[in-house]
Amino acid sequence: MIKLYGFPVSNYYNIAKAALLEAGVEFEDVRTIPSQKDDYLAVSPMGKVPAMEVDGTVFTEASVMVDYVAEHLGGSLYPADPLARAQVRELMRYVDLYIDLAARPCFGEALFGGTVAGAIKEKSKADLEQGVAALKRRAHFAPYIAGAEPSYADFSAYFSIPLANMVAKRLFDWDFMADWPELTAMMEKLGERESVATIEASRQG
Ligand SMILES: N[C@@H](CCC(=O)N[C@@H](CS)C(=O)NCC(=O)O)C(=O)O
Repeated sequence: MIKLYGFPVSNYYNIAKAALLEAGVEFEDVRTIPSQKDDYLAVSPMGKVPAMEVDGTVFTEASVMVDYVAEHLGGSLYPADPLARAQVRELMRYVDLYIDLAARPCFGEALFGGTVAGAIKEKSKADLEQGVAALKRRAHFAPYIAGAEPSYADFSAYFSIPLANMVAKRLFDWDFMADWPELTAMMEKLGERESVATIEASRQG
């Protein structure tokens, strides 16, 4: 039996969930918020979501879950060609490291009404500018981010980039998605997939 721990606001949880839905496997959705309490740290040592449990074994990190699903559960959205696959993984890493992690230190202020120090905001802005520019250099958008076929990199972009853009809009007066029609077109296309529609419905509910 597979369990997925997380909650619908989490981009990483949604990426892992999309991989499971694409594979068409049954899983139990265990509604969980991040926590530093001992009982959850036993499940997820960093206290983060998502976590995945397969037959009693738990592991974390959304990209590890995506790989597990692709390799063992079917419905892989990785290309068969090793180099094309490396390019998809590279794009996923760029979204995680240089867009999501660049913006994340500012989530407290942009999304949750807190306050973030000016120096942190300055660093986030510079990092995000570099990350967006880097992703633009690597992305193909033909129409999907890695080329003609949808891949897990589209799911990373779909769920993570809008949160970073919200930070950019609210804190830096910079709507980088507005100047990125290829990304918007890809997201519209991805939104037609049943997996994404299911996740969108659960985000509303
Ligand atoms: N690298 C992790 C990142 C997971 C992550 O940052 N999750 C967020 C929710 S989207 C979280 O649990 N944050 C709470 C915390 O950092 O304590 C992954 O790929 O799963």
